[in-house]
Amino acid sequence: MNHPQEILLAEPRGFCAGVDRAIDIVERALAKFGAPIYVRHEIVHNTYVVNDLKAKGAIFIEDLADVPPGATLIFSAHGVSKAVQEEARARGFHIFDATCPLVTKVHVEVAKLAQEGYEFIMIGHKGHPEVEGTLGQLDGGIHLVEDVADVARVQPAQTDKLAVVTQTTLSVDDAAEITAAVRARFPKVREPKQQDICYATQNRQDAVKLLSPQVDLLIVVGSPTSSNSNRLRELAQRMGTTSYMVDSAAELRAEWFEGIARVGLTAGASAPEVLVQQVIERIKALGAVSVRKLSGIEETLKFPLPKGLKLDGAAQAPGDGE
Ligand code: 0CG
Ligand code: SF4
Repeated sequence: MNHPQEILLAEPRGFCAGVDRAIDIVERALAKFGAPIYVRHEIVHNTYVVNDLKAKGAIFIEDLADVPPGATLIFSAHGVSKAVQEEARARGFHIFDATCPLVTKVHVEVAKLAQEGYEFIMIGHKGHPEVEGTLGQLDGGIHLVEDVADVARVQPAQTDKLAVVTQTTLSVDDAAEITAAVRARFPKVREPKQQDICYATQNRQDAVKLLSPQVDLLIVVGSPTSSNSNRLRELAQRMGTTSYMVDSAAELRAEWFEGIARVGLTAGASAPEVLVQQVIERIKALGAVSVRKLSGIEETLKFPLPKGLKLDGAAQAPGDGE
């Protein structure tokens, strides 16, 4: 057999509550205030989502100096440092914060423990905007470690009040290993009651763990900049399943499917379902005859929108609380 027979769909996959909310914030700001709406950094790390919002009048910038006075500015789902928050306020923009509430939770924890005199070890990927935002909650005192080797090198000023925090989209297994190394070196370290890795990251990785052994190939829909999407591809690969990440169906290559019977398919938390459906169509065109959805955790979490972005009266979407 030289073409795929069956597609197995991971569950859950794709959009999480924080991504849903962030995109909704941009769309509602466009509807309410009109274009252009400025967004600091890609609202979520997905090419399709960003291009779609650009077409609707969003302008994505990295530097606040590129935003004209009086403009409406939205912070991306990944969060921002205190310095960015303060600069935006000082420049007088009309600000909406699309930071995922689960990222804000980490920021709040850092601020609270810092008040109590804690220093931090943060597990995360250097240069990622969420990491920059979390590091930037304090003027100093957060030490970034990317791997176990970094844990051996880190030099906190004291070890009595040391707490560990993490990026929300890490490999659950890597984070556990690095946290264990932190604990071994600093036995008094304080760990979060509930891990900082978010439910969406955990659930999508769990689904890949279930799916990988059942397929010959795993396709992950996600953009190269998306941390959580990259982790899904990496996880399958570590489990011995060949895996590719694609930004769109156009990136699929026919030769990947030669001699493959079962293809697994999942999507990162920032990848829209429309892309998954396009990937399914393309794999069907290569010969797949059936699609089977695996069972998995049903996600029902929904985050409220910021005040000032509820649409008025009849235009209000069903389910809007306020
Ligand atoms: O996974 P990361 O943090 O890179 O972000 P992405 O935009 O891909 O997904 C969720 C969020 C925020
Ligand atoms: Fe929030 Fe997690 Fe989604 Fe990031 S991946 S936006 S932390 S729910």
